[in-house]
Amino acid sequence: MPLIPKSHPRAESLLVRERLVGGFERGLVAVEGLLAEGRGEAFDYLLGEKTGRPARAAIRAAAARLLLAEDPVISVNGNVAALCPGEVVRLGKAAGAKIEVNLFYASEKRGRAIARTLEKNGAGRVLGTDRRSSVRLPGTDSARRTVDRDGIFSADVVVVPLEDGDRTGALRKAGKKVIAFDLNPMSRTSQAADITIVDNVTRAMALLAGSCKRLSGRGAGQLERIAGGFDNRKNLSDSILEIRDHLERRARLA
Ligand code: PTJ
Repeated sequence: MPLIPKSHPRAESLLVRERLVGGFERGLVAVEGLLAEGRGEAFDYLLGEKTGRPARAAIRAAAARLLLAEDPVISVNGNVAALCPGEVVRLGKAAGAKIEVNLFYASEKRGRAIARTLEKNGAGRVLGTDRRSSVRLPGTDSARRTVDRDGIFSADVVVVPLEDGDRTGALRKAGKKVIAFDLNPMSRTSQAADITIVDNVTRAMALLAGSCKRLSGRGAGQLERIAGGFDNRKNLSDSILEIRDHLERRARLA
């Protein structure tokens, strides 16, 4: 790994980038995943590289929705496995959710490497790598349509970090509640999900696990009020306004 001095003004962002490059070298991340991270970084920059108020509200609603779920599943791709595998496992434990590998650029070898990484980080059984239990999710043509019968296929709530809009729509058509993480509040995924967390998975995955822990003692009525009172359209607008406000502040400094 190249030496990134701690004093570098962009050290944190550069170290995250190195985590992804390391994941690529270990066979977890698709080459396209490196480009996807660049797109995310650009939006993160526009958002001020922090978890804003709309993201915090979405995280709380997502935690309530997960705790109300009967059979929640976290869908994991290459980027997520490289960026925050320990946090995914912690979220799985805090929310009582299964973990399933699901790839856009399908590769059995990469899928197995991702499952191993999650297991090394403390995951129990990781779904999505056994062909015998794969079934097809109707309504999407990408490789993401291949899902596990005991996982995403039968889930009532699915967490999809860095997803594509088509499958988010297909999951909703199949009657599932979808929680997305996406730094771009204008993406099709963001628009199609029930709850979109407009934040970097490197910050928000741990925050969601913590929120599940904090809300775990609450009754169903209270959780329903938190989840049901959340308006994704309004929250996405607030995230776009957050970008505008950040740009206005920067413009005044220029
Ligand atoms: O491992 P695979 O084969 O499943 O492929 C994964 C990628 C990410 C390559 C695939 O899902 C893909 O091509 O994704 P997209 O269509 O580029 O969408 C990624 C979305 O996630 C974009 O809207 C980005 O802004 C956003 N994004 C990128 N990095 C992050 C992010 N959102 C949150 N945190 C990030 N670190």
